[in-house]
Amino acid sequence: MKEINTKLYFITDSTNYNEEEFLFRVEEGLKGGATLLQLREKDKTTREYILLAEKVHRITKKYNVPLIIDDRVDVALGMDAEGVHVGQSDMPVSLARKLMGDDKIIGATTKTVQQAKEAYESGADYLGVGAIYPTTTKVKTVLTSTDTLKDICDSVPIPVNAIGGLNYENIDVLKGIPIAGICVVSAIMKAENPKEAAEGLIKKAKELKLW
Ligand code: TZP
Ligand code: MG
Repeated sequence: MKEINTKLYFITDSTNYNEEEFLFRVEEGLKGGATLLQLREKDKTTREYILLAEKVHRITKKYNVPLIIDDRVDVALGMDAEGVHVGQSDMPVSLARKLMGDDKIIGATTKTVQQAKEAYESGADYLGVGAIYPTTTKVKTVLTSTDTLKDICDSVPIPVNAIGGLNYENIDVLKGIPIAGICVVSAIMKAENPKEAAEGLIKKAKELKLW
């Protein structure tokens, strides 16, 4: 199993930010202690996605944080990101693994124990499970109960992260569930101060002994 630190998994959303502001916010989140970064772009052309990924990669390398590309195995491979994240409508984990090789990180979104076991057996290195709370981020998702989250954690040996609407005020709902970390978009991306927001989440998670 790979050693991946998914404790504070920062997922980006460039909506409403110019590139300079976007890259600044990404870097501030990393300065604040994000341990893993996912570039998540839904409306960019392939060319735009690659160009932005290369810029983000220069930043993540400075902080020694792996860069995961959402959805696009071709983009991840092309610009040599550390990994890719696939959902249930994206390329199957087994095929992503075949294309990316054993060394790259592959993450998968799962909402049931069956999906989780299948993703693990197909070669996923970590799982994202949610949405735990309603989210303002553009995504097709349904809510996942904390009971299901716990069942998924108990059913696979790889890191499982909670995702969806999580923030400083509500992550206490995860207390006692053996998650490896949390995934957040808005809580860092849209924060007044992304660095302090990341620091605050880490401090709160430690207080709550979330991991
Ligand atoms: N998958 C399930 S919820 C979600 C994704 C990508 C979005 C999470 O964003 P936020 O802003 O942290 O609620
Ligand atoms: Mg996807």
